[in-house]
Amino acid sequence: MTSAPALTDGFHLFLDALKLNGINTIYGLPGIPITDLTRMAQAEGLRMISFRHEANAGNAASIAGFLNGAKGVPGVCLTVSAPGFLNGLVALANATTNCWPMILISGSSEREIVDLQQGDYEEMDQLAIAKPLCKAAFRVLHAEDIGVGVARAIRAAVSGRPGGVYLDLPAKLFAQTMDAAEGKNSLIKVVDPVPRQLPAPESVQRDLNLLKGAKKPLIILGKGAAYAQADADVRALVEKSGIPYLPMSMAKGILPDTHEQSAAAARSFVLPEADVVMLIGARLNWLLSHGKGKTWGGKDHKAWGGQKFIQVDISPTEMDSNVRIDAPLVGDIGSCVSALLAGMGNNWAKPPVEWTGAIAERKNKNIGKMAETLAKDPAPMNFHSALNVVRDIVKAHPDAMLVNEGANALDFTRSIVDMYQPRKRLDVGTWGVMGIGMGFAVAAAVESGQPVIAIEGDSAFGFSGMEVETICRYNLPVCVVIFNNNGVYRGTDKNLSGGADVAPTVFVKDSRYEKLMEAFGGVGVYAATTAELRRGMEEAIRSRKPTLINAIIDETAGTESGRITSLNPAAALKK
Ligand code: FYN
Ligand code: ADP
Repeated sequence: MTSAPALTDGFHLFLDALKLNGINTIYGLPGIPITDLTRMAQAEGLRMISFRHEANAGNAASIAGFLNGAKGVPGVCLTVSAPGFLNGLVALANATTNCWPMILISGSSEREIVDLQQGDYEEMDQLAIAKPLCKAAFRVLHAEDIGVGVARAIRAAVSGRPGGVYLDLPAKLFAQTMDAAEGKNSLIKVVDPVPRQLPAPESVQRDLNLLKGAKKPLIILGKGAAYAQADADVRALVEKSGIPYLPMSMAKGILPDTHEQSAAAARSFVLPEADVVMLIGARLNWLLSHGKGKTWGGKDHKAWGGQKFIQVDISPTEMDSNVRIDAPLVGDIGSCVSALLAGMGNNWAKPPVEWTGAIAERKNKNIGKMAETLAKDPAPMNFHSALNVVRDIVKAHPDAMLVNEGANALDFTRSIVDMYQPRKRLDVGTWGVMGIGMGFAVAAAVESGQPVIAIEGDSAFGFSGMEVETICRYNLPVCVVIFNNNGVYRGTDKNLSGGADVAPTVFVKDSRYEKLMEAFGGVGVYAATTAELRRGMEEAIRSRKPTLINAIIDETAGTESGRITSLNPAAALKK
């Protein structure tokens, strides 16, 4: 008697395909049709992190992609169909905008019914909807194609300019069976998922020639440089060239912010003054005022300031997107930077001291002014005094991950809290999106194993606050600090109609956010003084217990939209 051949099914083929490619963690939320998949994932040894809302699972996956993408591992988010898929889609679009590799995998309803629009449970043509919002989108209909589907999704996410990928898995796929040996054979371990892309030697030479002639050179490091994990070479390039550098927000820490070549504290001086600017993994988008206008010394808001630009980027079509790029260097940052280093030789002349000296003077003045402000300890706390505590704690724990969102809470943290290591600062990114906080905090803890400090505006926290339960459930070493000033931007706005409702930007006064964490067994701290805040944070880091500190900030302290007030349209008519 011959025994029946061993079978496998869609569920297991899919999980085996992930594991084969080094994907060991799934961020998601169970429900029809993927509930069993989440159980089996756990059974098969994957880490299944279940959230309370798909938006937060999606954000977690996207930042996992930022942290691991250069090693060929994208972040993975798993959701149910239609509404769950749509909830995850904001994060997928955000990941794509930020150039982070993430795969959103959603279960979907019966194709026959969806395509004839006959009204299935959670009916939606998810593939069509995802397509314009991500880098690539695929659907797998047959178990034997799962290997190819997962391989294509991984390659699309992590190769070239990284981005978001959608993978549609209809419910019927999971129960399909096939011969186990054939199934195993159908899986693909992706070879060289992040192939090096070497720059052309003549482009390297063009860059070096331009850089050599510069009197006032400047390097701008963007989050692409952090993403690439070419930390030692990027640092060597900055140090060997002697060129001052500006880190974009998530590039802080590639070199320690205390580095003598950092020009961060002289930002508004160096941008208009520089004559040659080398962008490494940074785009000339709104965060850099599109490379023109008054920020760059142009005479009006659209005028070119006269700088020459070198741009190092993996995407050739990024060049000239806003202003002329005189010396494009297309390739992966690791390869480009090492080619530049090799081409510089051993006698590279440092920039003129008139330039570096002028920056140092400006920078030291600003740092001195900042030190005076930080030394004050007013009651109630303001952003500066509270962040002075955070600054000390991060300095003492440079391994800790820092998550940051808000308006004022974001902008002040960026300029006050120095970072010492690469990829430790995770924030609102290219869109300036609110709601990333708890999703990022969960993934930062899971992926790094390090303590996480999340500095949250009280408004920003609200978008993902329920995930404090997730933080407690997985017992993650996350310390959430809410900068509570009673509202969006601040807590003092008035209802312009004089009616009984509070103004649209105002929250319940004196909210006790710390009790949210206590509700799930974590530690809640009410901190009205810097001493209480310091004690709370130190204890959170020491104990590694989920902690939420409600830091009471002067409700008059914030400004509208933080440092991007100018983006608010002003009324032309005064009523
Ligand atoms: C920076 N600065 C410092 C230091 N670091 N002073 C002293 N010490 C230190 N260490 C100075 C710096 O020179 C600037 O002053 C100022 O602090 C701010 O620096 P920053 O943050 O680098 O520069 P700026 O102008 O805010 O940068 C523009 C930006 C940034 C667009 C890149 O604002 C940004 O990333 N914004 C994101 C905003 C966002 O997404 N918000 C969420 C939505 S909120 P000066 O040189 O004097 O200018 C919805 O409402
Ligand atoms: P920031 O907001 O910090 O200025 P951006 O997100 O605007 O940074 O820019 C990141 C850039 O880095 C993108 O243009 C992207 O194509 C590029 N990039 C990402 N990863 C790599 C890589 N490994 N090599 C080269 N360029 C990269």
